[in-house]
Amino acid sequence: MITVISGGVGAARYLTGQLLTTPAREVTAVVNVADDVELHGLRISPDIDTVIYTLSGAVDRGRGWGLADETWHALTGLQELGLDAWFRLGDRDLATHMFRTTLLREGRSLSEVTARLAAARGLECRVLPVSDDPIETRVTLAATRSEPQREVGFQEYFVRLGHKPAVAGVRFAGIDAAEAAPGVLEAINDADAVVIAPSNPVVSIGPVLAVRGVAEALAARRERNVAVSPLVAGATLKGPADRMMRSLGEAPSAVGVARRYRDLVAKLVIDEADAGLAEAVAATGVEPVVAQTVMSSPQAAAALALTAVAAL
Ligand code: FO1
Repeated sequence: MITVISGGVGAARYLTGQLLTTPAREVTAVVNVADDVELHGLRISPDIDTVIYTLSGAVDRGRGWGLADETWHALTGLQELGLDAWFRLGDRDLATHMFRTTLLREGRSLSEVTARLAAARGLECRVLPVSDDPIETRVTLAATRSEPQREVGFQEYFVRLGHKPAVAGVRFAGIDAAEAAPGVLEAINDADAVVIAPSNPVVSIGPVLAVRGVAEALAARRERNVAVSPLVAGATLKGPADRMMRSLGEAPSAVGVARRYRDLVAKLVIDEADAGLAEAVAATGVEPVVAQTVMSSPQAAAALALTAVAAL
């Protein structure tokens, strides 16, 4: 049994590889929900949808999120009504959000809705939201010459502002009241291996680890946990993890990732390009495993999954 702590695009690619090497029924993804956003009256869970769309082969591969062969008529309609529709929701993707929102309003939990969405797309692995309770990443943007420091929602920072502004801080609103969703702590406790996927350590993995009981459950079985560094040669392939870590005073490298996860994992898979950092990673108390981590194809992701799990 393998449990993967998961954000969006990077984790979904890693999971594709895991499913090429492990029977689907033995794989559980525990997915971040703090990127979730309500727009146009609909509840959107980008990381859950990215995982489900990717694993079912429906994702738009170029973007890494949303559905392939989308049309955008509803979005155009909203813009024609004068709305600043900055978050791009495709027509078929909207059906997912309408389905989720309707069931949540009927009193179903996010876990139940997620299981139905995954089953509808033929997935046999388990996709669990880390929590059924609302958690919202809030990003404090550093003051600029023209604007004082201010706080925005994650998607406003990430999409509307193109994750360009400097970040002064991050918090997870609702985290104190959030409980792990049914099955999450069991999926961690009972796994033969837990893999922390190569997702943003601050805003994708951070909220998952902050849910009560999750970090404790991981720490209690540290020797059977491995992480994959999302940072290669001091940068992320996509997204702002490197800049975020730097502005929060952390090393934007595999060493910074090792420091974040040192109490939770015994091993960290780092890229061949970072072989020179192996000693500094080892000095944090986490054993480095040097491998090819760039998932340029499903086969490369499968090789990475094999390496990660075999490291334990
Ligand atoms: N990312 C963008 O960069 N621009 C978008 O307009 C956008 C829309 C979107 C709609 C549905 C969805 O599930 C994901 C979407 N994403 C978009 C991706 C998303 O913002 C990020 O991948 C994650 O939240 C970061 O993990």
